[in-house]
Amino acid sequence: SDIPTLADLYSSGEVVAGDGEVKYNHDEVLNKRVSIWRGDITKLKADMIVNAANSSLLGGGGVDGAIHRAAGPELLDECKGLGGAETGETKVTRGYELPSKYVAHTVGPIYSSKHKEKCQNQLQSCYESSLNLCKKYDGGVIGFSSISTGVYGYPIKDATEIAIKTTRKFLENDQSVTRVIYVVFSKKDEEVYKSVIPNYFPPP
Ligand code: AR6
Repeated sequence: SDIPTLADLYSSGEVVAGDGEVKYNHDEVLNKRVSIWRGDITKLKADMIVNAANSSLLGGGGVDGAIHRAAGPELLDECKGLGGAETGETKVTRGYELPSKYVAHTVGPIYSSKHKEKCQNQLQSCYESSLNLCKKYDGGVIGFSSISTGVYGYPIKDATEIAIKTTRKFLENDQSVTRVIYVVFSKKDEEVYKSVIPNYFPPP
């Protein structure tokens, strides 16, 4: 099959923080728990992947569209029963035809520089609520798409800071989430994540 298992990801060298060649962090526990992977999140085999949804939770374009196509129509059927979600809120479904067991559908903010602080709080809430739901659904490996940074227009650098900072805080107080994988789609986004991670997972 063309679906990469986690073992494949580690050995391919595409994981740049964590078990890959580049080590960013002197904190052994956290170091083994954070990775970047550039690829299609619908191919990732994790316990939970995080979808950048909209408040209807009924699908859309971007990563949301890709996840619904790959999961098959049963995903939409389950989503119809969720009753939508507020910005910053997250709801979980099964993964159906996806390699991952669960999908956390989180609603990121539509970015507005006039309401920067509100957007920051809402995006932080997306990451916090997703991580808490992963813990609730028995933890393991969670793969995040880069919430709000596509059509919702959140500046990638600012969004990445929030993603990593919120993860660091969560992992310090949790043992159930064994690995957080930031799934990036573009080379540029990968560079941003690589530059921000050492700020929160500092090298020795
Ligand atoms: N795997 C991983 N990342 C992806 C994939 C993929 N298959 N496809 C796109 N990305 P976006 P948003 C990246 O626009 O900004 C939808 O219509 C993409 O390059 O998907 O939160 C929803 O229904 C970008 O880095 O989400 C909402 O209406 C990131 O995923 C709205 O878009 C997020 O981009 C949500 O907008």
